[in-house]
Amino acid sequence: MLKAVIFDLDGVITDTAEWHYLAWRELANRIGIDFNREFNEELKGISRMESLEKILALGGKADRYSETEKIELASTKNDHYVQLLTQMKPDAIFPGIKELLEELKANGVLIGLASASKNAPAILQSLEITNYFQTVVNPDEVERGKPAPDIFLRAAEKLAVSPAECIGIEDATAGITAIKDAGMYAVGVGTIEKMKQAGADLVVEDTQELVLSVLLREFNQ
Ligand code: B16
Ligand code: MG
Repeated sequence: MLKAVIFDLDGVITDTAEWHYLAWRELANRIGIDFNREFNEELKGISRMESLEKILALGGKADRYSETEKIELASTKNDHYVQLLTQMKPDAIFPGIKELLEELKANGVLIGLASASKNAPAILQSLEITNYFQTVVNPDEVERGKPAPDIFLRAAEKLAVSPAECIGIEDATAGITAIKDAGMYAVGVGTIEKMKQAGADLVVEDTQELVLSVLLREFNQ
């Protein structure tokens, strides 16, 4: 029986990727690294420090900075990103998501958030949907980031449900791997080929297709 739906944030509930992109690009350019939208795709779903490592490796500068300097670089990017986030309003929520949250609440299905973002609580506040979530896992609570299943398992644990009673919804391939390895039903938001290849059980190309009756029908099959 379906007891909980655990959401990813960026790419499922709203699109923060563009703002991450703008903030990372400014930082990368400042230290002499070219950075484009295509490369930004590779940063989806992975943590802030891992994103920085990938950007430094892209520019051949992986060994150029000390750990303290790397923390400073990541913090500079985050300050810029947080400043961009102040523009976020409730209308930035993806189509159909608010309706799904309402349906889940009305049917007693628990709701959790498993985002790699430390800014997730602030984003939920800006979107005015904090109250729907019974749990928001802080990525610092778990040892390994996605594709490890830790954050989804922690969400299930906090909601006191078993993984087999959960649906996880993700837009990143690392996130789909995390959901499947957690033993949950995986719904992918994105292109069918990419999501199926990652192991998604169900794929929707648009968040508007995320309707409880459809999720229940597929989950119960
Ligand atoms: P922060 P998700 C992820 O969010 C983003 O996709 C990823 O690009 C970002 O690096 C990560 O959050 C960390 O974000 O710097 O705000 O802590 O898709 O897991 O909701
Ligand atoms: Mg995502």
